[in-house]
Amino acid sequence: MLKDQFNRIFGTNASVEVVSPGRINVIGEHTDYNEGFVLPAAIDKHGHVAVSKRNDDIISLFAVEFNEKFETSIQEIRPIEGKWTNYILGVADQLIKRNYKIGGFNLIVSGDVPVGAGLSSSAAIECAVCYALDQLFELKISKFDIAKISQLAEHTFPGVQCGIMDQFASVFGRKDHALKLDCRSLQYEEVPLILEGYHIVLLNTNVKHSLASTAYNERRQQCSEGVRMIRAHVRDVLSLRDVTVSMLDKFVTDPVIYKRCRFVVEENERVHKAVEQMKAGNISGLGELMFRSHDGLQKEYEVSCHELDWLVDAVRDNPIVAGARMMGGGFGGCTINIIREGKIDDLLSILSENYERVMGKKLTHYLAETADGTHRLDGPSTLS
Ligand code: GAF
Repeated sequence: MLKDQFNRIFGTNASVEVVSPGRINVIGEHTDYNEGFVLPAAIDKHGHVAVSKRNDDIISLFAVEFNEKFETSIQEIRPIEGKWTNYILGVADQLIKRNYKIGGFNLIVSGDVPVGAGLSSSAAIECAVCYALDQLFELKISKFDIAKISQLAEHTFPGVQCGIMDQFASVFGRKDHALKLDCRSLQYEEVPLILEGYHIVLLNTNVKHSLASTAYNERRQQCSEGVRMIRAHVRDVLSLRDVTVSMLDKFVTDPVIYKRCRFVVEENERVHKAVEQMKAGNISGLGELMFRSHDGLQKEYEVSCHELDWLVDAVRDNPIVAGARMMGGGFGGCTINIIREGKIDDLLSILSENYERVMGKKLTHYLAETADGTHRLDGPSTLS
């Protein structure tokens, strides 16, 4: 269907059609840019693009959800604050800077990853664009580089200094699995995400994380500052990945920097423990770690918000909920909840009613189904 729309808009056939998924993150928040560990999984909501070559230097874009066309030339690519084009042109710009040979192209973009919900709609689009252009111009980019180019596109055009988690999960995701990713080495393990008798339910606060990018970049700086304080004494510490609580106790004197860093050090430990619990089939053990992750994000890292805290507190002592926490960058978006099958609808109707009454906003929910990573819809996927 996207191909039909493509045809109507550009008057020609699309040559390549690609989807790339959004993601959830079981645990391991704000650890990726500290070279730590994360545990995301790709979900069955996707960024979707179709492309064709042109005979000139024009990049012609159409966004289905905005019903808007945008044109520029390859020589004039630039970021435009707050505009959807950044997620596409940022990728094209990275390809050109890395000397990949691309010419003008037509591209249509769509997607069903809810925007601002902390499910990485931006990474899904970036990775879909990157792989579509790879296929269109036969660039032979590796999976790792698709993730890295897409991450750099996010840094340079939308201007969020994100880690690698979202793009990595989008490209490498595998159905029924979470990825335990070491964000330093980029080695990863596929961990079966089979929660016998439970479902992963996402509750969307419908608070858009508008403050997130500034606060996000500020958190990154605070972590770097903590590393700098420790490195003055322990030279082989390169990132918070290498830091222990006793190093923090000795060398980090600033109380705000201390609590930011302590959260990250403890969150890394929780990722290892969570994987152990998943492998042992101990869902309540996993859930307990998720609640602790939320507490740290709320009180130490301070990236939560009233609505997220309210949602986590509303299920905390409910025996059918194994665990819950805010997910993603923070300041809005979704909580991730592990809820026992059979009673989910009852719980959701009570929560929705109360949330709407207290917050004056709608609560939306999604049952998260895992999915495979970036792939072509219209031919052989050659991504390796
Ligand atoms: C956002 C970023 F894009 C990720 O890299 C990650 O840091 C996450 O926030 C927090 O864990 O999704």
